[in-house]
Amino acid sequence: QDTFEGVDFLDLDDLLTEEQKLIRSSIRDFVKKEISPYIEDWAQNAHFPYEIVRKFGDVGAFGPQLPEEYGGGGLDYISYGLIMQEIERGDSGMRSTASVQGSLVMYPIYKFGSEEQRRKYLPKLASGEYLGCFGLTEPDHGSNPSGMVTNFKDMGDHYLLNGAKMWISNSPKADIAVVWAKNEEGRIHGLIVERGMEGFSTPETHGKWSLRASCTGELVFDNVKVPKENLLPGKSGLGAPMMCLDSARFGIAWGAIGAAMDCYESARKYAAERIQFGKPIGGFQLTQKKLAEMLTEITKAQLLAWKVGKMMNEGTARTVHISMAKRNNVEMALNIAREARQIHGGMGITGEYPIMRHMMNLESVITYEGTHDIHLLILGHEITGIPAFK
Ligand code: TGC
Ligand code: FAD
Repeated sequence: QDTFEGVDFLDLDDLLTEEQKLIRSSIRDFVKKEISPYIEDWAQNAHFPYEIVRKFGDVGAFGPQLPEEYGGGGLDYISYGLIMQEIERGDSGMRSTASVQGSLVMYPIYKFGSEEQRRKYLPKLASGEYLGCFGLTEPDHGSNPSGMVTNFKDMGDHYLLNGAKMWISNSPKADIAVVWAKNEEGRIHGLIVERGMEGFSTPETHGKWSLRASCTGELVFDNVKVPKENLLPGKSGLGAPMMCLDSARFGIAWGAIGAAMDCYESARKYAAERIQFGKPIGGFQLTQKKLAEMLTEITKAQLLAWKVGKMMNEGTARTVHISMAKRNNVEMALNIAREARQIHGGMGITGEYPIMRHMMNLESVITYEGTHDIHLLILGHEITGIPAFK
């Protein structure tokens, strides 16, 4: 029995298989039980609930799109998207933990790793025994990762890694980091760096007003000796991390719908209950306009995500399609969070309702995995053939 209580104005469930609906229900139930009752406290207290890592492993939230042979779920991309949607209905920071692990740590090890690396790391990452993080962004190279300065030298029997990464989700608690660094020829490679390696530290970033239940930090490499077998041999160049980002950005396009649904549902209920001037505020035209537009935008976003998901399954989705979905759906969710905040009046700023937390979270989501404007430029490049990045 599907217990989903989501927003489905156009009966888009019609587009989903029974298996996809079942997966959505099980994650929905998990989020209701393990995240929603506690998330406000975690966020208010800037607490990352480390025990959620094992629980995500148990429920199959890590690498659901990867083969079962390596601990993945063997599921299709629409199922993966639905899992991200349900988790982000709970909280974007929780979805960050899951999408980094699945798309940015497990995916590159699966796609570019040696068989030995796959067997060594993937089952532990899938079960939540290990937590991973992905180091691409640097203090001076965010939107422009190809300018990175983190580098490694071949020392004969090992590599020597130096540099620093910034704004890294999961880093303070991660057991391993997939780190992107340049070799002596300036070519980008992925390296697996393990906690405990001498010269490797992960200072936490404090004072965030956004994604407060997710832990974020730096990765600092001070002459870290990395064994040669920790280099990902399958692909080099910026294209390698970009392929990981395609998978994670796709998950965010779905995740944002979850946050938007939660805000819409809360606003719809509040509008029915809150009485001003002798009637529910939902009876005023201006409130109805807000709710009608929210429902329309969620429905359009659902169609966009579903179609890109179908293309992912068929192997025809390109970065530009994913950029359009990520960009549109995150902006949609942020606009809905802001409008929902208005509908809740003063109550909208409190932790009694999920709105303000979603709104602040989405300010990160619209920036990470390629900023809103970078995705616009990716689309602009596609339309005109002229790159406007530099
Ligand atoms: P450009 O010249 O376009 O490309 C360089 C090389 O990369 C190849 N490439 C791709 N290959 C496969 N898939 C893709 N999606 C690819 N995109 C690019 C490209 O073909 C080329 O290959 P080659 O062989 O010709 O050298 O690169 P550019 O330097 O001009 O940069 C383009 C730009 C700006 C679009 C790109 O750098 C970009 O997307 N910047 C945004 C950076 C970003 O998204 N960072 C995300 C960091 S991770 C993160 O935020 C995680 S948060 C997770 C969470 O908590 O949930
Ligand atoms: P900048 O690149 O300095 O951009 C600043 C502004 O300039 C933006 O508005 C941008 O759109 C604009 N801009 C930049 N270049 C151009 C241009 N060519 N044309 C027009 N406008 C431009 N990174 C990781 O590697 N791993 C992670 O796990 C990770 N997690 C994160 C978690 C959080 C909470 C946050 C906030 C970030 C995370 N990031 C992570 C980093 C994230 O990907 C970067 O913040 C993002 O790519 C933007 O880089 P920047 O912050 O350096 O901004």
